[in-house]
Amino acid sequence: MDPKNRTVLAAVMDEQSLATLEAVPNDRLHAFIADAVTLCQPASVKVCCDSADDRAYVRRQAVANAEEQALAIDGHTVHFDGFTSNRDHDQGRDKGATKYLLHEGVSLGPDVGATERSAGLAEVRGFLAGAMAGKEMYVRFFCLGPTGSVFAIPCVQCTDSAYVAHSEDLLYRGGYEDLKRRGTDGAFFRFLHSAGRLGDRGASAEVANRRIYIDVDEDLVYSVNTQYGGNTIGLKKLALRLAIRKADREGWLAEHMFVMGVRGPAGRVTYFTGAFPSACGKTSTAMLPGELIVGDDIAYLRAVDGQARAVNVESGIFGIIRDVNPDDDPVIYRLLTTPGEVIFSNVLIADDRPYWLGMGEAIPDAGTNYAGPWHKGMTDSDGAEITPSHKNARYTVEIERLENADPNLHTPEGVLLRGVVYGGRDSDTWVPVKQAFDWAHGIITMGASLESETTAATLGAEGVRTFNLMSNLDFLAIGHGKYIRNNLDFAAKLDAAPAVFAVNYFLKEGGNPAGAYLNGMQDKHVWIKWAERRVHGDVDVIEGPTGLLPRHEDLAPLFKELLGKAYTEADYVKQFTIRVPENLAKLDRIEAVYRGVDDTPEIVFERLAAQRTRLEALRAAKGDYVSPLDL
Ligand code: SPV
Ligand code: MN
Repeated sequence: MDPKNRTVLAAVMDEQSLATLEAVPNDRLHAFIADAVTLCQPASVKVCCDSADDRAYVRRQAVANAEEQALAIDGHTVHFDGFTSNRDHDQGRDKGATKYLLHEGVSLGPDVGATERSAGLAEVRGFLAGAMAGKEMYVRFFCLGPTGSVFAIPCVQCTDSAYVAHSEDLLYRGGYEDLKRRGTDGAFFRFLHSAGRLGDRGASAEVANRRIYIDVDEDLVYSVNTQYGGNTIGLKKLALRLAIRKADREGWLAEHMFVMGVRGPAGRVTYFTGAFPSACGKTSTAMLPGELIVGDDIAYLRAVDGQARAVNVESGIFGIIRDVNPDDDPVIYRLLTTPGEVIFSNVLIADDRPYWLGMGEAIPDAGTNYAGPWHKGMTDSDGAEITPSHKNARYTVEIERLENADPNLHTPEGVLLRGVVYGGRDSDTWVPVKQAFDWAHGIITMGASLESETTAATLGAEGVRTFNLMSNLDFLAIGHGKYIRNNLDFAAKLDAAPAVFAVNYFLKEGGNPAGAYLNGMQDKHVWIKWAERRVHGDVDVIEGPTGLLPRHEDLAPLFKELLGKAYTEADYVKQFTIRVPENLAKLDRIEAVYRGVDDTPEIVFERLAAQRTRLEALRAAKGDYVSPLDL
């Protein structure tokens, strides 16, 4: 180790930590940690390897320093992120404060926040200066994707939050041994986080100075004055932004997607990925009872020997805990109510038990939640209701503990991908499920045309219809056009492209956003099972103007078998009616988006125009609202 770095590090760490660090023969690593120490001034530094002891140490520290509190069930803890009012809190991803550090004159396109690199560095490093005074800094090593695989990306996290370090233990595969093996060579992603000054309840006190700045030159992300996982857990959305660029350079895809195995007849398992904006049913789809979950949030896709292979970047779940009850999400409900490691965040606690919205039992009238001591009817300084648990409250668990964890979770080659699903929160336009005519049609009219009503997963107003390119827009670190081009080109490397589907779990009566949902929560299981059958050509379709539609006669037996429900033709017609004016209005919006993007591939406009022509022809022949039985 460089003697200068050694001097800095020896002053704040014991011999064991120093030896752990020194055993990784990588000067860039040592320099990064030394810089973090010099900048943030922690009182001490603990360097963790992959050992059970080091993991237990971090878990203990999270409770000892009151970032987490132990709950009644063994292994369960709760963590609270900051909350002043419904307008001012640290309960979701802060898109506004998340910026790429770019050189003068460089832009990543519309909707992608950026700031000039040197000014941004000075700003965020200014907030980090001395931010760990009196605190311990944890150095953690993890691996994105299965270790020892072509997908793997080593990562190093420095944080003064034991909660963040603990969460990462549940969410990622240990990467210390892997990095040690790689020795002097090889790139790795780096993350430096400080929760900043803490208030009475141990929450970040200066959220107005929250910053998440991404230095793409250095594969390094800074995060400060925040604790919410999506802003702080380096390997999650911070790494996704770096991975999208790496994938662009190397010819693969980094996506905001679940990975799951869907069971077909005679023991067949067919793997799907699915891209949905946050809080739109992605996790609950990946966890459907009886199916196999590989991952619920982030996937890497590579073409290997003509096959599309997919891995879960993570090995745990940071899932929304709302409407998780024995009927709607039985698999996760069981895990959340049995002993074993679970971190709950921003739920209601009463008598050391967690309570959340839609849990299927009565919620106590008083307790402690993200706002402090809470009682029923409590309002914030603006008079707005403080819900017992936050709408974006979360749980953190390891996937392996789920009863339907896929045995291929850690397979280095990943799983063979046969289908891709795109879904958004859409009251009035898309049918519940449809299949694209081909890969390009799916990428362009489904993935690249995705819109969704905003949710509590990000700060700001809810329920606003927003364009969200492949549900990856928040993390997009290259231009829209290039990103779409990479997705289109992916199929050219394959012997056979996966089938592409679009789903909509949120269609409402009459398309009225205030109306009732046209589908039950479990109906998604039927759509996914139907898609599995389609991949293998087991069922036929009806050709519509925006894609291939299921037939009632194929859906009804699936409803019966999976949900014990009679699925009437009247329900089918209501749900699968082609809503021509809404689809045309959507095309107007999407075309306008791409007219504002310099590098939109021409094929995007061509395929959108062809969709318009089909819709207009249908309207001329059959009117505005056309039953699938009339197609
Ligand atoms: C999401 O919001 O998409 C999540 C949670 O998966 S996080 O990105 O970590 O906030
Ligand atoms: Mn996500």
